[in-house]
Amino acid sequence: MSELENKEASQEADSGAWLSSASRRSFLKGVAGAGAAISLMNSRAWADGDIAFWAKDLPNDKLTEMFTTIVRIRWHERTMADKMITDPKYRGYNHFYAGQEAVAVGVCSALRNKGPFEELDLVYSSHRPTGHAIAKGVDMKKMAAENDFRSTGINGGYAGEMHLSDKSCGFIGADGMIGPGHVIATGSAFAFRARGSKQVAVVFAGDGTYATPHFHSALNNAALLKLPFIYVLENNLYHQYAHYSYSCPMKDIADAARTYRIPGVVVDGQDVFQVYNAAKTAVDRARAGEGPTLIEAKTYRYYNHWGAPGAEAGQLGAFGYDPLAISSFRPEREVREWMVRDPVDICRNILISWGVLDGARAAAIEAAAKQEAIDAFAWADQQPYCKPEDGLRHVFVEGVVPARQFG
Ligand SMILES: Cc1ncc(C[n+]2csc(CCOP(=O)(O)OP(=O)(O)O)c2C)c(N)n1
Ligand SMILES: [Mg+2]
Repeated sequence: MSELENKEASQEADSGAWLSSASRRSFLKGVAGAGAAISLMNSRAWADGDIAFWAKDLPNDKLTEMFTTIVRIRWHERTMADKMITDPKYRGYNHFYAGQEAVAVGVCSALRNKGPFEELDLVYSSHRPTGHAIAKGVDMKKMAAENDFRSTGINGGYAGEMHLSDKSCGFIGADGMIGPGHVIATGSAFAFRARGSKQVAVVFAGDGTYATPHFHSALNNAALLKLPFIYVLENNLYHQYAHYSYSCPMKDIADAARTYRIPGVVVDGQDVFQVYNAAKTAVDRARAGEGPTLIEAKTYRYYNHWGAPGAEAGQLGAFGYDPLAISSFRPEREVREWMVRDPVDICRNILISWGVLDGARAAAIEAAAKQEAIDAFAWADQQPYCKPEDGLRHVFVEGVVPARQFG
């Protein structure tokens, strides 16, 4: 079977899986059939060379760094989940990203993450920010302290998970509100264009955002103004406890890009190199002044929507019942099926097949990542908490503010 036939066969299989999920809403079946046809067209676009295979040309140290970042995120998530389960004194919380690591790493590897602020590409993240933050360059120790509201955390312990930000690497931040950040990100992209800088604004969002006005407003304005903007939609099938077929009439949300006459690309979000290829193409297009791109990464989260219900210490993922959900919202078999196509394994296997890593080196990188996460949480545990009396600091400007004139 050729690469193209392989892709088409697997896309057909995927379409079948989607149809069976959608059977709970039978009226969507006809739409799903159209979705499957569109999906095949997408695979042809790949074969036509719409997406160059950039990743193959990356130097070995960059490829190794991508694997390292994937396992650093993975062990951050696993260590934190274990801590939430085993340490009753721990106050931190998280929307876990494990399972989706290849999306954050594939995208951020195509961005400028170091240098003066005026040259950095900016990432606007979501309520599920830890993977995006690590991939963009946020310090893991300071983030662990922040998540537990320690005063030496990256935002002084005021932000926690939901308002985490780090200007030094262009991580503009997590956002607990679903939607508004997309529109603010297009505002940054507009500023880049107005200033003539070559920066790019990226927003990470979930499948749940399709049904918000912000998704459409951001893409419409970015398309009309040809802004250097990339919308990375991580389709992990569920928003909280509802399958995305309940709020979106299409199999591929990327098809929405057609409405705005911009590229809409579907990628395998478990394969970091596919994600990188799509991101690099989108970044080049944005820097060249050609406008925005919508990238839909098909992916899956291994833990439940929030926290670690259903998870067991030392075990990756959550299989149990989530008491916050009205009913068990996803079958255990589905979780296990997705875990077979694990982003860590896929990245490691590709790099071994390209001769970039061998098994022993990959294992050593992973052991170091695990140790880094353990050390980060142990350090955070020793840090002082914020004081309640400091609660209003950083909210209002203190003292006299000199008048400023703009323009
Ligand atoms: C404006 C707004 N409405 C509702 C919520 C509650 N909420 C938090 S996460 C979430 C679902 C998000 O799903 P998705 O976009 O698919 O992201 P995922 O959690 O799957 O990463 C909702 C509805 C919110 N945070 N903000
Ligand atoms: Mg989702």
